[in-house]
Amino acid sequence: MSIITETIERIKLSNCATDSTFFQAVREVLESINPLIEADPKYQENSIIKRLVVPDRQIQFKVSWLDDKNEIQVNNGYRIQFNNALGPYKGGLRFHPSVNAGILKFLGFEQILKNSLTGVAIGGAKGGSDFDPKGKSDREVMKFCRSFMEELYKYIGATVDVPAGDIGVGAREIGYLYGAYKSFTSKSEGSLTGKPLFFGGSLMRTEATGYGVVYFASEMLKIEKKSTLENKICTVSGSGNVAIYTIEKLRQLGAIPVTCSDSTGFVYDKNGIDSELLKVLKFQKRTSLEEYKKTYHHAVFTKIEDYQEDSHGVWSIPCFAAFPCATQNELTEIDAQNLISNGVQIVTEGANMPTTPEATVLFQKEGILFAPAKAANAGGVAVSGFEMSQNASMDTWTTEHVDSKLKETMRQISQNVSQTASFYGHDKNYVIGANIAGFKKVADAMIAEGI
Ligand code: NDP
Ligand code: 2IT
Repeated sequence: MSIITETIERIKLSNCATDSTFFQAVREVLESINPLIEADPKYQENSIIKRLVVPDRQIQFKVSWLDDKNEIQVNNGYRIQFNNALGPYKGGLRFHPSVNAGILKFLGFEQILKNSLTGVAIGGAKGGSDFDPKGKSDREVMKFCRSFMEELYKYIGATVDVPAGDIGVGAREIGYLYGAYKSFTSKSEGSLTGKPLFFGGSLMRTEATGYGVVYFASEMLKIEKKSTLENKICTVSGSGNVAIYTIEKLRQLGAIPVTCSDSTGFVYDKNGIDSELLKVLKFQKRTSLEEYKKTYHHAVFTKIEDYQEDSHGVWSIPCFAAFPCATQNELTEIDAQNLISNGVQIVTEGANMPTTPEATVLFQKEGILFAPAKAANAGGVAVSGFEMSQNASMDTWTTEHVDSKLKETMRQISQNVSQTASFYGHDKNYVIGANIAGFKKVADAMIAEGI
């Protein structure tokens, strides 16, 4: 591809893409909170909805860096500071070629309500870049992170805005970003979470999102008086941070997670996916899942190009519980139909907005338990909040302490969401419960602080 075509394609992706995911997220929330808006006129009197859907600040910047051949590379950098009514802006950074302002607005908007549900005093934000860490050397990733932070450091800080990881941003990237923050500001403070332990990172932050997802599913099954996950076949998509620790916790609880996926295809292992092998393949070797078969010859790897039309491989496998943990809109209506006809009982979103609106409606119509991301994957940002507490008090909590607080947080969120849904006349509708409960707290704070 010529540099001109490549540049045009990149500009199209980062500037001309519609904000469709943002509209999708906003629409779902606004349609859900109607019972609350009708019950209490104060939200309309204070124009809360109009105020909530516009980010406080949208920062976009150029990131120039030198690759290993000493050639100049340029990417777009973003930070969308959406709402700080409940505390400092908080939310991850995503490094992926598909990143544009629209996707980050959807993620930032969702983050406001998710963070509200955690009970920790944090607002909502998201950021990232169209930089692709895939195929880059450690040194290139380090140079990119330094250039990215050379601009971002001006807008963040322990009490202002505290970024963390998301797709393409894990321990390595956070380490480099934190090192760069320190060198630009001379400040050692909790300006990022998910830090390596020696920089004040929290034990259990790495595991928190995935473990929290499984704790949430277990609580939901308990509330709805269904059987536990023990001995149940589960399907998981993705093979990154969230998917790996979802699989690990499922296995600890005696469930059998039989799938995982990446951008090249999916693995089916009837004996249960080996999460330790995934850590080696994805965190150390950074390679395709196809390599899983080199260790487990009985496992089946299906390439993405061999998926049946309109069907995302993983969801064709029969299961009791499904955990979409890769990316937005990865579980479509046809996937939902497949899952339902194969007897799925519960769908728990590990990724942000992985289920399309049509698929969500179908699950709800068929009475399948459906746990929306902003409730089910809130464990990651909750433990980020615990990391901020530890940094502020220069304290270190034990694994047991963080894990028991995480478990309790997920229990409280599930109770809050379920009770809110029932209170507003939508028993078992966790989408409505999560949106109303999350919205109400932020909206009340916005009214209290005035304009
Ligand atoms: P990772 O980068 O660790 O893993 C992402 C996984 O999803 C990889 O397996 C990747 O495949 C796959 N993937 C990403 N984009 C695509 C795509 N467009 N098509 C197909 N596969 C894709 O990210 P995380 O595990 O951290 O994040 C996964 C999801 O969870 C995201 O929606 C994120 O927003 C959400 N989330 C993350 C939290 C966290 O703490 N990290 C907290 C809450 C939510 P490949 O390996 O081939 O790139
Ligand atoms: O989507 C998310 O909640 C995250 N990527 C984690 C955010 C955080 O600040 O820990």
